[in-house]
Amino acid sequence: MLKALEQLRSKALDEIPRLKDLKELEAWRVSYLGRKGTLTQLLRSLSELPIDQRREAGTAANSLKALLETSLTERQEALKKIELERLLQQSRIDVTLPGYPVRLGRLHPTTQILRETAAVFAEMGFEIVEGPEVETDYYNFEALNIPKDHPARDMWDTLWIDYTNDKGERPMLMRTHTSPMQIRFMEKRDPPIRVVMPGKVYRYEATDARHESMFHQLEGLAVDKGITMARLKGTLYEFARRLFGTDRKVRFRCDYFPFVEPGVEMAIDCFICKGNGCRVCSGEGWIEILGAGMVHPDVLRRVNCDPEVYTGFAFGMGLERIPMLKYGIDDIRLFYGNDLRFLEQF
Ligand code: FA5
Repeated sequence: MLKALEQLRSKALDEIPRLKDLKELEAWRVSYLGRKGTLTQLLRSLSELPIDQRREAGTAANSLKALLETSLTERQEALKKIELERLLQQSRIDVTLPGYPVRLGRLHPTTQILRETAAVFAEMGFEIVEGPEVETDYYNFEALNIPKDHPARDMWDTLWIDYTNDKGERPMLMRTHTSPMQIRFMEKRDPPIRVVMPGKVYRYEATDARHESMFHQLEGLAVDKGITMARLKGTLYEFARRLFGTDRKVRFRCDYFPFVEPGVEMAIDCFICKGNGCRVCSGEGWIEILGAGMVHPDVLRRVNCDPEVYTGFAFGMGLERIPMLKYGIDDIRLFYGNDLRFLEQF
C-alpha cells in the first residue's frame, strides 16, 4: 500500500506542472481526487488492510490527499494568473500604431435646409424663434379664426393627444402647422415684428410622394405700420431667388386660410418636368411650397394689436419641398426612411 501511495505521489506531482490550462487541471483532479479517482479508491481500500498496517497507510494516504489538494489549489492560482496575463497581452494597447480615422457624420438634409432657409431670412432682418410641437386647440385653431366645428378644420388632418380635461374636452394636439407660433409670438411682443419660426408639424394623413405625416414648416411673420401685400410678394420672391436661383419660375394664386385675408399660395415650377406635368407634381407642372397672406384683422385684435394702425403678412412653407425642388428628389418619404444611401448624398 505504501509503495502504491509513493508511486501515485510522484506521478501526480510530476504531471501537475505540465498541465496547460484549467481544463487539463480539472481532468487531473478527477483522475486522482474525483469519486472514482485513484487516490479515492486507495483510501476506500484501507478498510481491507490488516489492522496493524491500516494506521500507517491511513496517515500516509490522508497526508497525500492533503498534498494533492494543496498542489491543485496552487496550480489553479498559477494557471489563472497565466490566463489573465494572456488576456491582458491580447488587449494591450499599442500606442505606436496609427489611429483609426474618426468617421464624421453629417447633418440630416432637413436640418441643413432648415438652417439654410432660416439664414436667408436672417439676412433679410428676420429673427428666428422655435415653439412647442404639442399645442392646445386654442393656439392651433381657435386663435387663428378656426372655431370648433368650423369646416376649415377639415383642411388639417389632426392627431389629438389622448387627454381629456375636466370639461370633457380634448384640448391638446400635435400641431398641424407652425401658425400657432404667430399668436404665441404676438402675445409676447409688440410690433415691429420680423420673425421666422421653423419646426416639426404632424398630420394624420396617407403618405405619398409629396405628403408625409411628420414634416417641417417654417412660419414667417412681419407686423408693422404700412406692411402691404407687395412686401409679402417682394420678400418671398427674394427668398426664392436666393435659394433656387434666378431662372426658377414662381407662381402666386389666390388661396383660402381663415387667419389671413387675402390668402395666397406660392408654387415653383416643377424641377423634374420643368412645368410639363409629371408624377411628382401630379401633372400640374407646379409644386406648391407655401401658403401666405395678410394677417387677418381679427387675429391682430385677439393679441391686442390695433389693425387700424398695424398690418402684417404671414407665410408657412413646407421645408422638405425645398430640397425636393433644389436637388430633384422625387419622393418625400426618402427623408425619414433612414436609408444611408440617400442621406449620405447631402
Ligand atoms: C398651412 O399649414 C398654413 N399654416 C400656411 C399658412 C401660414 C398660410 C401663414 C397663411 C399664413 P398648408 O396646409 O397648405 O398650410 O401647408 C403649408 C405647406 O406645407 C404646403 O404648401 C406644403 O409645402 C407643406 N405641406 C403640407 N402638407 C404636407 C405634407 N403632408 N407633407 C409635406 N409637406 C406638406
